[in-house]
Amino acid sequence: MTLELYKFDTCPYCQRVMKYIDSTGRTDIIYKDIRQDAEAEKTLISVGGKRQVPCLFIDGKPLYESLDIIKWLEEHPA
Ligand SMILES: N[C@@H](CCC(=O)N[C@@H](CS)C(=O)NCC(=O)O)C(=O)O
Repeated sequence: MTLELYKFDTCPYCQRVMKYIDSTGRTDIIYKDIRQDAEAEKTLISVGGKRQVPCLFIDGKPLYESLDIIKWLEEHPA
């Protein structure tokens, strides 16, 4: 399974998700910073439909909302 977290570092909702990920120690998530990677920003908008972060792509399928992302990660440990 491919997990990609679209984020930018000063976003508090992204920080909430990243803090959770760090607390679990899991290393299976690829980070895509939409402020540093223009391609990632384009992909987020074209696939996800909006420029909102955080967004977790699960095998290419977007999941928005920090609390929903954390819930999904809790239910799918590495
Ligand atoms: N309810 C959302 C809020 C996410 C949010 O507001 N993210 C901001 C950055 S901190 C954003 O992407 N704003 C742009 C937009 O909503 O189009 C969550 O918990 O993930």
